[in-house]
This record gives sequence, C-alpha cells and structure tokens, in this order.
Amino acid sequence: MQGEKKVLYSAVQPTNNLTIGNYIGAVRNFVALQNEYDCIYAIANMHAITVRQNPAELRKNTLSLLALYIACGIDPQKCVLYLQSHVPAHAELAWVLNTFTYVGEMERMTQFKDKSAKHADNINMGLMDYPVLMAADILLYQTDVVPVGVDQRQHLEITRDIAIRFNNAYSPTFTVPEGVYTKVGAKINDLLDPSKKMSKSAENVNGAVFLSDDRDTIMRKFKRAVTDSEAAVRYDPENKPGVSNLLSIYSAFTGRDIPQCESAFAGCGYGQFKEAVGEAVADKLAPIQAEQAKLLADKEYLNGVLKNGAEAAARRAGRTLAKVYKKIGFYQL
Ligand code: ATP
Ligand code: LTN
Repeated sequence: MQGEKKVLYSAVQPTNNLTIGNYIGAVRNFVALQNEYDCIYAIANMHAITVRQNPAELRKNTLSLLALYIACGIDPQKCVLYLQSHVPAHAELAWVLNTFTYVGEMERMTQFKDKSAKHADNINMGLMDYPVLMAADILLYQTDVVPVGVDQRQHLEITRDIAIRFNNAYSPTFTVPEGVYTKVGAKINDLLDPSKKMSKSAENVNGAVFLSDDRDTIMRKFKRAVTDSEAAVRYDPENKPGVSNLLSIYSAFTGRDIPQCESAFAGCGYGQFKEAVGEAVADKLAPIQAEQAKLLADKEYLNGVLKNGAEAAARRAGRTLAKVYKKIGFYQL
C-alpha cells in the first residue's frame, strides 16, 4: 500500500446521480489507476452541502455513490474509500488553510461565479470556501497526483499555490500535487447544449445521461442529441461541437481512438451514428447498474467499507494535521 507508490487522491460529490461525464472524466480513471498508485477516494459530502441538499437524499446518494465506486471496479481492499465527514481533519485543516488564502483569489474562481449565479439566493461562505476545503482534502494525504475533469483545474492550481505558500512560510510540509486529466473526455458536454459541460445538476435532464438511466432512456437521449447540418461524423470541436462530443463519448466507452471512430462511421448518417453511441453506452452501463443494485442490498458490507476507510484515512490525515498544528504554533500537550 503505502511506500514506494505515489499517492493519488480524488473525490466526487454525492449530489444527484452521476452522469457519464463524471464517469469518463473521473471514476473510470480512478479504476484504471488503482494498481499503479496508492489511491485514496472520497465521497465529498462536505462539499455537497455548499448547495442546499435534502438530508434524506444526501444520505441516499452517499451510499449510492459508494456502491457505484465499487460497481465500477474500485477495490476497497486496494484503495482507501471513505466519506469526507467521517474524518474531522478535513474541516480542521481547511480552517488553517483559510488563513493562507485570499478573498480575492476565491472570488475569481469560475465555479464559484457559476454556482453563485445559479444559486443567487444562497451564496454562502461554504460555496466561496469550497476550493480551500478541496485543498485540505488533497494536502492532508501528501498527495502526488489528482485525477479530475478539466473543470477542476483552477481548484488544483489554487491548491498548489496554497501548499507552496505554506511551505515557504514555514518549511516543507505539504507535497505539491499535480492534476492529471484524461486525453479523451476530460470534458463531456451537454447533449442538448454542447457549449456547456454535462452536469449532474443540469436544468434539462435530457442533456445529461445518468449512470442510472435505463437503456430506453439512454437511447432516447442520444437520439435527441444536437448535431449539425453537415452530416459527416468528423471530430472538430470548434465547428462541430455536438458530433465531436458524441465521438468523445463513443471513444471513451469503446476504447477506440477518435480516428478509428471517425472511420467506423464514414458515410454513416447521424441517426445511425447516434444509435451506435447509445448502444455502446447502454451496453457498458448495464452490468455496472446490476452490480450497484446488488451492493446496495448489502448495507452491512457498505458500512464496513466506510468504517475501514475512515480509520485508514484518519490515521494518515492525522499525521499531516499534527505537523501543521506544530508548525503554526498551536500549543501541544
Ligand atoms: P455538479 O453538476 O453537481 O456541480 P459535477 O457533475 O460537476 O457536479 P462533481 O462531483 O463536481 O460533479 O465532479 C466529479 C468529477 O467528475 C470531477 O473530477 C469532475 O472534474 C468530473 N466531471 C464532472 N463533470 C464532467 C464532465 N462533463 N466531463 C468530464 N468530467 C467531469
Ligand atoms: N470539487 C471536486 C470534488 C472534490 C475533489 C476533492 C476532487 C472534492 N475534494 C479533492 C479531487 C480532490 C469536484 O469534482 N467537483
């Protein structure tokens, strides 16, 4: 486990059902990287409450995400898999890091601006502080690499800045992490508005394909996906955002590279192309959904995974927090 392997950390918020964007940009890579790295994966429920959540839904989505992680292939024996709120060190380190972060930096964050516009009635301090909590998550575990979708790049940059700032103010304390982004599918876009990222909390559910969608729903959503009038399956994100997005999805779900996918559909109409994309997605999701349902029926097992994960995470996080408290001058008994 720990030792020579580099530390990898990532998390997903248990808000709503995950989309194929979350799967391609994040979870799929978590699975692929678990043998090569010392992996820690969290369910970021403390981040989730920066937008108002229904408590019963949040609880349900938490277990559902845990089951999904495992159903997608994350092995709790190989990785630390835990719930953020089970490890108090996250909130504790976030408080300290707040004093190394400037208000102006947080105001400039794109996600904060987007979410403030979307939730204008609830621009709470937590929403603004979101990136600092994320920095605490990452820095607590002396993380080397963080696989995320490109929408999180700015948060990764600020995490690095905060780490460097702290290390310079005292002495090397935190590993400065690197973000890793997949080549294909680091940003999957909305099927109805391909200028926007596909999001779990999209206003129109027809623009997002959820990992929980059944085959008919998946086929229907792809059938309605926006394309263009050229009728050529060609990857050109600038001029053909809809078709290029569908090609990225097809490529990610079949493992074929973009040129291979383009030639597979040479001369094909969009109807046939969209049907093939839908089939590829539905085929891949069916066994994941079946496994997730099986896991959700065994709450005792899931609770056990969370308990082990919380213990392992708390042990590791505690070491970093103790170092930080000492350096900043918190009196120790
Ligand atoms: P919300 O819409 O509720 O803000 P989200 O869909 O952005 O949520 P997160 O929990 O914030 O989901 O993100 C989980 C992971 O999925 C992150 O690594 C994020 O970068 C990645 N991700 C989210 N949306 C996409 C997307 N459309 N394409 C690729 N990766 C994505
Ligand atoms: N903000 C992330 C979720 C997240 C995260 C993290 C990702 C919370 N803490 C630490 C990587 C590392 C998002 O994907 N929206």
